[in-house]
Amino acid sequence: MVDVPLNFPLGTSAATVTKVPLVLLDLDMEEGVTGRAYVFGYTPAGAVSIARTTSEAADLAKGTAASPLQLQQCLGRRYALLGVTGTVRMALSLLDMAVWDALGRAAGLPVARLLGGAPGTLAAYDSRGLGLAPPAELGRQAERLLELELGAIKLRLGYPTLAEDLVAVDVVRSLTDRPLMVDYNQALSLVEARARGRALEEKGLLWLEEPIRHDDYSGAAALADELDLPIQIGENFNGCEAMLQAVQANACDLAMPDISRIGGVTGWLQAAGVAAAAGIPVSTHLMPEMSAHALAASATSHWLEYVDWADAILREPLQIRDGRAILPDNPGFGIEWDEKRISALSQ
Ligand code: SMN
Ligand code: MG
Repeated sequence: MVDVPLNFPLGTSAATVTKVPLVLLDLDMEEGVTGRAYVFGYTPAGAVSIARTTSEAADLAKGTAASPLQLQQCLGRRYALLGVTGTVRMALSLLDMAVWDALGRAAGLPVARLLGGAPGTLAAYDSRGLGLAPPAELGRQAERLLELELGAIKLRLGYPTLAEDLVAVDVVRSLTDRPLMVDYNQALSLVEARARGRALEEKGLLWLEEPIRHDDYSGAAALADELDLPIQIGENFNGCEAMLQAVQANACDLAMPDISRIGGVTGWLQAAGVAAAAGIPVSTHLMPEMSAHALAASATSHWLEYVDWADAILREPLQIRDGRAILPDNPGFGIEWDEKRISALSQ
């Protein structure tokens, strides 16, 4: 576990994030290959819980074949009584990703290629900063962010009033023509979301993310029906079953499963199949280094959410060029730990 300080602290309507607890996994295979992956643990205790469950699950999997699908099924059954949700789901997702990384390394192929995707670049948006802040500070944050030219930028909303939300959008708009998306992190009631969503429609945004409680699919369906502004949800989908329920409820125009809550690469593929059948564009949530490979193998690939959180612990951070993320051509996910930085951060 490492606690990584953020270059761009992030004020959301739910919490202010200044450092991020990451759980890093090295999964040693008997053949000598090591699979690597990491997840964001949200809180220090969340990270401890993920790490302990990951170790336990890896012990349970010891001696079995490196088949992500079989592991998903066996471990899913093994943890069914505790509940495959929250940190348990994140631990199993982490293990799944490390197995995919090991398979890629063993085959000498990037995970995206193993999954049927092509190497290349992905549309990426900047999610490093632009949290809730007074207008002047928001303007300063935006100026710093704009130095890295990504294809779009996400702004967190959920100020006490609609007027303040609109000012925040205008501040960023005055500094750039790049497309913007906004994220409420579940802050609003349905009534408030209707009012704010209508007012935001004039701003020409790419999407309105998680305006209301994440699991209120009937509320989200009402908003998706009433607003022209596309509704984006998905970072809290617990497995591909939640993705299907949201689609069946017409709860979203766009979906952004989180690779660590949807069930790793394996769960992502299952959710991406639902999205492909429903014709819903899919974007990723955080952890761009692993998510990029899954997105490259998705039929309805939309946007990669770019954050630089893991740059502090990686020897070769994810590269951005001409506003797009470059999928590394190295075997696996293409990530190697910077062990020196990791031991400095672990102290
Ligand atoms: C988000 C989630 C968790 C931590 C920071 C920010 C946000 C996003 O919902 O979509 O990036
Ligand atoms: Mg979000």
